[in-house]
Amino acid sequence: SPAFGTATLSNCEREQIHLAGSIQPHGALLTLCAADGRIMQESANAASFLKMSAPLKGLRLRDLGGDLWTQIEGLVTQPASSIPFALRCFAGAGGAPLNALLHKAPSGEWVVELERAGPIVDYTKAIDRGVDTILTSASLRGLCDVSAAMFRDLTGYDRVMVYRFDEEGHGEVFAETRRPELEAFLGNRYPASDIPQIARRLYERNRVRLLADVDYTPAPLEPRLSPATGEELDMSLCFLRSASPIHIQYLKNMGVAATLVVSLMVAGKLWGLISCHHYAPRLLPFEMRAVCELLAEVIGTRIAALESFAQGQAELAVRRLEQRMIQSVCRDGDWRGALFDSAHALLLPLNATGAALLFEGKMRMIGEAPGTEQISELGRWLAPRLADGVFATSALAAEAPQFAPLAGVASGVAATRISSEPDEMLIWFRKERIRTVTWGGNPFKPPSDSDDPSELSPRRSFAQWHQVVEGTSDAWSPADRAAARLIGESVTDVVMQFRALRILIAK
Ligand code: BLA
Repeated sequence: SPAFGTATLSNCEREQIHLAGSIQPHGALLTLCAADGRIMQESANAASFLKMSAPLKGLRLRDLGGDLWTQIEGLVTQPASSIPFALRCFAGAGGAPLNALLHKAPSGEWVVELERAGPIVDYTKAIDRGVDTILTSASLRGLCDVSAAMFRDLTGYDRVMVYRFDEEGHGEVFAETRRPELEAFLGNRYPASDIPQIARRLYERNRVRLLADVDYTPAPLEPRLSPATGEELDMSLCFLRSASPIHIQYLKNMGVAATLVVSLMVAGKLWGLISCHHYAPRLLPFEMRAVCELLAEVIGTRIAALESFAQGQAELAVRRLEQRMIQSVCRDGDWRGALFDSAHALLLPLNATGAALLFEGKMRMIGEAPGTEQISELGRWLAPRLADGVFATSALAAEAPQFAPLAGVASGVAATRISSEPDEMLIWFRKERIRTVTWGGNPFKPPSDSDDPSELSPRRSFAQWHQVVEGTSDAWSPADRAAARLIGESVTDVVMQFRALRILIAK
C-alpha cells in the first residue's frame, strides 16, 4: 500500500492515511512513554507552540509547567475508562489556556494533543434547541434540511452539506445551505472512489475532522518512528492528523480553504457526512466540535427512526394492498384491480418508476415500463432467477446486454414470483439515475482522465460518477427487496384463494 503522501489517483484507495507522520500546525502533539511518562516524540512545532526551547524530548509533562500534568497524572498512571479525554489546562510559557486531548495509541504510548482554548461558552441552549429540532423532524428531507441550517448557524462555515451515501457508497449532496453567492452543489452526485474505504472506516471511529487551512505546512513528528516500538504512530484518533495530500488538492481545486466534516452514523454504519466548507482558513475549538459530534449522533438516531418508520409504512401499504386484493376478488371475481387502480399501491412500496404483472399468459403495466415484447423477453430471462423468491439488480444491462436498450425505463429491475408457475411474476422497473447538471465555468476545470491530482475537481468527479453509473438505477435496498418479497407472498396467497374459488364456482 502507498505510504502517506505518496499515493497517486490510481492507488489512492489504499493510502495509509492513519500513518500521516505529521500534524496540522494549529496545535501540537506529544507522545509519552506509557512506563515513565517521558516525552518520546514531538511535533516539530511543539516547543515553539509552548514557547519553550526545543527539543522537549525526554522531559516529563510536569516539566512543561502549568497544571497539565496534575490533571492527567491520574489517567496516565491508572488508565481510566474515560479515554479519549479532554481537559482545559495551562502548559508551557505562553500563559494562554489550552485544550489538551489525551488518548492511548494502539501501540501503547499516550498521545497528548494541544490546541489553544477558546473562551468558555455555555452550549447548553444550543444543544437543547438542536436536539429538539432534530427529534421533531418528521421526514428525512426535513431533518437533513434543518440539520444543514443548524450546523451553519452553529459553526459559521460558508457552505454546509449533508452528503448521503447510497448502497454502493456513491454520494449525493442531499441537503445544503450556503452563502447566496456560492454555486449550489445540492443534488450533485459523486462516485464512491472520492472517499477511499480506508478513510470511511476511519470516519466511523473518528467522527469529527477539522482541516483548518489547506495551505498549511505539516509539522512532522520527531523522531518519525516511535523509539519504543520502531513503528509509525497510528494517528486514527488524532484530531490534528494531517489530511491526505490528494484530498487537500481536491479542496484547493474547488477553492475551499478549510473544512469541518462530521460523520453521520446510522445503525453502526457510515450513512453520510455533514460536510462544512469555508473559503478562508477556519478553526473551531474542541468544545464546539464536541457539540457537533453530539448533534450528529442525535441526527443519526433520528434518521434510523425515520427510516424504520418509512419501512413500517411500506409494510403497512403492502398489508392494505393484500386486503384490497381480497375485496376485489369478492367484488369482481378478480384481484388485479387492486394492484392497478392506482400507481401508488404497487410502485410506492418499492420506490419504483414502473411495474408489470405477468399472469396466465397476459400482461398488465403501470408507470413507465418497456413494451410488451420486451417484457416477455425479460420475463423469460427472469423466470429461472426467481427460485428463491426475489431477484433484483440495479444494472440490468451489465448482467444481460440484450436489455441495454431498455436502460431509459428499466436500468434496474426487481421481480418476484406470484404463484407456483415460474413465468407468473411481478416486475418492478427503475429508470436510469443519470441526471444532467449544469456546471459553472470557474473554479471547476473540465474533466480529464489524467492521473494528476491537480486535475481533481467535483466536476471531474461528477463526470466519473456518470461513467460509473451509466446504465444503472438507484440500488434496491434491503427494505425494497423485503417489500418485493412481501408483495410476492401476498399475491401468491391471493392467487391460490382465487384459483380455489374459481374451481369452486366452476363446479
Ligand atoms: C476524503 N473526499 C474525502 C472526504 C470527502 C471527499 C467529503 C472526507 C473528508 C473528511 O472527512 O475530512 C469528497 N468532498 C468530496 C466531494 C465533494 C467534497 C465529492 O466537497 C463534493 C462537493 N479523492 C478523490 C480521488 C481520490 C481521493 C479520486 O476524489 C483518490 C484517488 C482520495 N479523499 C481521498 C482521500 C481522502 C478523501 C485519501 C481522505 C482524506 C483524509 O481524511 O486524510
